[in-house]
Amino acid sequence: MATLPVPTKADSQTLSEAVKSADSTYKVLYFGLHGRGELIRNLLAYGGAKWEEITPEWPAHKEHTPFGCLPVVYETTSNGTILELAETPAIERYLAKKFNLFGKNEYEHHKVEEYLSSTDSAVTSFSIKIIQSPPEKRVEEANKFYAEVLTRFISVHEAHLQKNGSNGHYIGNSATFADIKTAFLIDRVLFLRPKGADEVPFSAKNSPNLWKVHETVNNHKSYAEWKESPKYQELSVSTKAFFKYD
Ligand SMILES: N[C@@H](CCC(=O)N[C@@H](CS)C(=O)NCC(=O)O)C(=O)O
Repeated sequence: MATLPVPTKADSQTLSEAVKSADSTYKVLYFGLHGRGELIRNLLAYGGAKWEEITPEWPAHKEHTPFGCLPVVYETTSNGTILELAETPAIERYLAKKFNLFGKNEYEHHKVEEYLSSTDSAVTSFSIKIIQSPPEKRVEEANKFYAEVLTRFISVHEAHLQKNGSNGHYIGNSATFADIKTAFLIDRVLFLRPKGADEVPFSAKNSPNLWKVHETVNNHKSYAEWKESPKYQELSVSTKAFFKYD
């Protein structure tokens, strides 16, 4: 079994100093799918970080991870300290903070959290009701999800985005994790639309402000490069195969 990076043992003061490192490199230990690794990789790409993938040997590596599950991210800071980061939402928030994607103050931070949480409910509902449904039930579930969950999501988020100036951002005039998570939701729903289901209600015409957020994130240089990369395409193919999508 290939050995995994060994986290540096040090007191929390030393480790919290190491966390301030701006030019860390990363290793992502996750299966060859988008899955729970997708937003983590998207954040790394958005932040312009360098990372490598470690292919898990499963279940051999299981006992060597903090919670017996993946993803796990290893950060090597500029002074060589290795930090082990586990649990998807915690890793995502850690990276978003590192890349200054939580607004400019505590109030903005809270607003980012509100929209993240709202988007997360839609992502969870999509995963449970559609991706994890047997293929023969997916069309019906998808149509229900579009009509019920997404209609409400679009109405609430469109109103907020319009109030914020229809500028492609949730908070003020800068990118935050809320923008990136919404772009991820839109991608996931479009990418995993079951054949034969209704049109996905996200579009330039039907949800112009959400579409603008999606475009603004997707036009970010290092993010766009990641999405065009062979690795991203490979993960897309294996994700569809894993979930038995045609
Ligand atoms: N609470 C964890 C759940 C992670 C999880 O369930 N990971 C799955 C893959 S998506 C896993 O490791 N499955 C293999 C196993 O549990 O042995 C998180 O949010 O990261």
